[in-house]
Amino acid sequence: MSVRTRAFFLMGTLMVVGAWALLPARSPSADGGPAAVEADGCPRPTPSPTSTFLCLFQSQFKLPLRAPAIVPQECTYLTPPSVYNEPCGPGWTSTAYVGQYVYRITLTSDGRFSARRLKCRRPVGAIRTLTVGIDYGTVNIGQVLSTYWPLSVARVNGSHAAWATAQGYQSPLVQFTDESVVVPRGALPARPVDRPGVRDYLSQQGLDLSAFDVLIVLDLDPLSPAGGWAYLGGDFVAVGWYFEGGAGTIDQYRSDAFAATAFQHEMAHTWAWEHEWTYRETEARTGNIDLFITEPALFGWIDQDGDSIPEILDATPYGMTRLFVPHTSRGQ
Ligand SMILES: [Ca+2]
Ligand SMILES: [Zn+2]
Repeated sequence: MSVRTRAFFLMGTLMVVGAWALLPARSPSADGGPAAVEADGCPRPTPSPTSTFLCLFQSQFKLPLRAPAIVPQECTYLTPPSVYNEPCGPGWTSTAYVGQYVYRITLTSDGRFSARRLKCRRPVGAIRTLTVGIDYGTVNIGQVLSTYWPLSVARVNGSHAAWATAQGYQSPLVQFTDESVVVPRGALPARPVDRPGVRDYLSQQGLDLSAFDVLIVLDLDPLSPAGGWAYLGGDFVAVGWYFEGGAGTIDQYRSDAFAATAFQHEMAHTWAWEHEWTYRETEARTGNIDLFITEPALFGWIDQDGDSIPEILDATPYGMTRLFVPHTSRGQ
């Protein structure tokens, strides 16, 4: 098992859920415990779960979808965040990015489901990131940000571009434009590095944070190994030191690994990706958990309703006949 793979599993335990991200939806089920589909008046899934999902999207969210993204998985977890050694059974995950929310329903083949509406950033477009390297004086963070990191970001962008080309798209769906800054550890409050502390400091230094969509903090202290974490649906990503043998410098390989953590795993959490969206299955199927941290269809990156427009760009996504704005989105 590679260092990077271990790191991903470590990170899986450290996700922070922003309190504002989870809003109650209709009972039964949503955000609460799993429920049986019959309780919502929906049919049990046959070998094809489509009609069950269409019914659940309507009953849970009033979303008149006709073509949601549905991905099968061997291990279906109904109560995220879960631990992977929980019992699980076959089922499906379905998502729909509509406005500033992703609507997620998980369904087991024996007819139980959970539903969540999660406020999120949308996985599309030019995403402006500011990478903040915390300087502990023990690793070459300045050199990394001036030399290796830009190449790491370019490789991430190259992966998105190559995938888009393979799909026949004219341009990539996601590209990152990154700037970076080094911040001495001593300039920050003594508490663990966190969003308010970093933002306050940068603002005091005169940085216009409105120029960036997501802050990426490279909090790389070999004396205090950690994983990465992000606010679910939020605008803050942190990456800790996770290589064995603490000391040493960061080379291109390690820079690429930290970039994968930041721009693929943790960034996906800003899109409200939960680990339970076909994680292990995707890894096994594609051999690539860097770009495809989950199935591309679940990020809206693949057309579902036959108009050749990926749903994340589609003005009438998932087969809706008009852009449908649920009442719950008012005032956002
Ligand atoms: Ca479409
Ligand atoms: Zn995670």
